[in-house]
Amino acid sequence: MGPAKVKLHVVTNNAKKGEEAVKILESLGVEAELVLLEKKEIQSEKLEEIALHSARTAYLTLRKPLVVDDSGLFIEDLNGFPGPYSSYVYKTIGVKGILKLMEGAPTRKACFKTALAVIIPPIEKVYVGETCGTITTEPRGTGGFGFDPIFVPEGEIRTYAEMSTEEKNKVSHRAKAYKLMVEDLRKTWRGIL
Ligand code: ITT
Repeated sequence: MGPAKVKLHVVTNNAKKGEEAVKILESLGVEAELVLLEKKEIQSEKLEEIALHSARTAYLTLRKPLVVDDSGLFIEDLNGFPGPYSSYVYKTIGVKGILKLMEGAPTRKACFKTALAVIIPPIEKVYVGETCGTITTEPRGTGGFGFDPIFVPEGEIRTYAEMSTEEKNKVSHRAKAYKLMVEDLRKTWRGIL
């Protein structure tokens, strides 16, 4: 007999990010529920460490199977800034501030990265997904959230914000991390998801 199927709780402060994650999980056939929770975040240069710490903290409150993803935008011309500080930078200088910092930038290359921490006792693991592309010179589109209006993934001409959630989820950093997690857990713990 294998383990019982679990419902995964997607824990975040960001409703739009959470709804996107729930859609990704549902498209992979995983039962998911959004839990909006103020998370305590540590400062670290590693998204993986931040995500795992947030997941452990959330577990102490929730005591249910959960995932937490910590994501960041790493801009080549800015030596990887804002990276792990993306949330703070978004709240302070925002999309406009990033575009200003990038005036005259030579490559405009950037990568979005997601570190996804899952806790389903006794399982505790972190998966990483990355999508690279370019930063536009103007914000475009009304979909998505955060830095979506200024990021065009490789092979596309539209920004994430000009795509539907389903389209973003076909190519996004977050979707890649979730897919890796689901494949790995299903392989190791048959029947769990
Ligand atoms: P939680 O930590 O509560 O989950 P958050 O919005 O702070 O919510 P992150 O730390 O993962 O989430 O994100 C850091 C910043 O990067 C934040 O300002 C987001 O809006 C932005 N961001 C994350 N994922 C993104 C995505 O897929 N597209 C655009 N911006 C994104």
